Amino acid sequence: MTRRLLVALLVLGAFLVPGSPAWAHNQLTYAEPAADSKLAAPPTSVTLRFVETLKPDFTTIVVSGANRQRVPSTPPAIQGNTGVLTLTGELANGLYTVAYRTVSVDGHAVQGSYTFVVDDPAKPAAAIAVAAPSSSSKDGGFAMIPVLIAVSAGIVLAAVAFFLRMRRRQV
Ligand SMILES: [Cu+2]
Repeated sequence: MTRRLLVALLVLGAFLVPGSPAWAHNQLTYAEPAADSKLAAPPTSVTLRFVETLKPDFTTIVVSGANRQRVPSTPPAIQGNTGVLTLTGELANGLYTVAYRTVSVDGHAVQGSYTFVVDDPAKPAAAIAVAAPSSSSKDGGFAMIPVLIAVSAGIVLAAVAFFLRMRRRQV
């Protein structure tokens, strides 16, 4: 391996290693009600805070009940990296899911959901058995990684072939 080839591969490698800014995706950092929490009184709003500033046109926050019925609310009020959903109806006892979808600075969609339980002792117990709370998040950017790895491998192979041919010609 010539020194020139080695340098070329190192330079290529530096470009191909995932850098943080372009790869960092928007992410939920704070939620009220918190994920998997059990509330003794129904919440009147849902607040979600993210790492990056939210684009109002591309941000959705929806709360739905155990029957998958959407809880009446205002559209999310977006301020900086925080979205606040005001719930306009009172929540009965039961399991609720908060689902969100927004975009990262690089345009990739980020979505996730989590659940919380309302269990007000002064109110009738939930009609539907409360399932074990769970939370999940899905990152649209992950689908891109295999493609990027394949493209990167192709570029490296092409570079190696190119330098080997150049070297052969010089001899
Ligand atoms: Cu991305």
